[in-house]
Amino acid sequence: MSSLVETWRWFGPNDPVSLSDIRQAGAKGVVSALHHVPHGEVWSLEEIRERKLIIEQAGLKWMVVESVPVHEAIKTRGAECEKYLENYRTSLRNLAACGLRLVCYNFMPVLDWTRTDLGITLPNGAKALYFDWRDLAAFDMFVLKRQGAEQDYRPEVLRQVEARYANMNEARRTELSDIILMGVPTEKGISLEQLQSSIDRYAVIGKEGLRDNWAYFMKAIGPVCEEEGITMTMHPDDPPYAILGLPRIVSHIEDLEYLVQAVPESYNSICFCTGSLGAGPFNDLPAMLDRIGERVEFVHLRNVRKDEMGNFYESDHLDGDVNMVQVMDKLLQLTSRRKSPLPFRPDHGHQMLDDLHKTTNPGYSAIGRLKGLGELRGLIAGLATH
Ligand code: DNO
Repeated sequence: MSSLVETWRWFGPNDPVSLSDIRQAGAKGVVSALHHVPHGEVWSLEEIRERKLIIEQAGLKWMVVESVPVHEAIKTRGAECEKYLENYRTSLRNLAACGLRLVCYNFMPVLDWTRTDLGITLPNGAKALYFDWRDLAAFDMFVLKRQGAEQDYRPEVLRQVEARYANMNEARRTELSDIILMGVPTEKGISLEQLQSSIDRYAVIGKEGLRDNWAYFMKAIGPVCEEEGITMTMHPDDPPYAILGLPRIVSHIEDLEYLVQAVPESYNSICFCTGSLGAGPFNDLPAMLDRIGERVEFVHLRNVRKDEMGNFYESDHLDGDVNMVQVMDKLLQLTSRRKSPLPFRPDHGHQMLDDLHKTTNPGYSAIGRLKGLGELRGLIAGLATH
């Protein structure tokens, strides 16, 4: 019988949330990455050791590496694919040499997670991340001016998109583009031109091609993972549908089943992100865990609330469209059958209280996540003794 282990994401020494804050939050493990290393470059032994030492000196343990980013040349199987695969293998070997064997990554083309607003104010005064189809369509049709973009939106979105764009002032238009083009907040975003040329590239690759490129990546790193005992845990698409015409391969249960069957070896596993998957109205999360739960090695717990148009905001951890009680119950059942602990992190939280006056990484302020963690911890304790 094993257990769920609380972890907390730390973006490194520049994170406004310190390791001492994390200890006070009660998390045992840290989820971290060398965000300053450009995508695709080798993570050196020295740098990994240094990061690990900083974490350990604070009395914590680096439990999950999130993420070792997969370079675009690998996702597109471009000219320098082999070079970047070799770099990736070297980074994995270096991580294993430091005792780090659980690695999270994603295979989303070009952009990591996408929102259209980084701080809508909730009725209680806290701020949350938000995704609105009308804003995405406005960016797509009037800023990016993607050919055929209008075919990708539902009529009710299209009916409102022009007025929506017309009502945005210049500052909001720039902000919206910046938000969409931003990847992980501590890393560099991309330009409009880069996005456009990637969209053209991925149009040729398509979903099947992206799946093939992913399988190629997995096979290429497989021997190193098996030799070194590394587990790769794949983060789902956030949000879980094709956006800006880019293909997606980790959005619903059929995708997840395909992935675990295509590469059945245990180094290929899933990061079960309830907020990402929960934004898809077609996803029934507890039922998903029944089907692929055994292949889950890392969990991100947060919630979302959707409206009829499919727009969503990040809601309180226990109060949203994802039935967190059922999800947690399933996770506890899974851990009771596991040999090793299953790490989870409270994922995003609201910007609230003192954090409203601080500059924080979107979604990653301390107090909101602490609130989420506290609620999840209570849920675990309640279910475990039930
Ligand atoms: C967002 C995060 C993602 C995640 C990566 C994993 O807050 O959950 O950025 O870290 O997609 O590769």
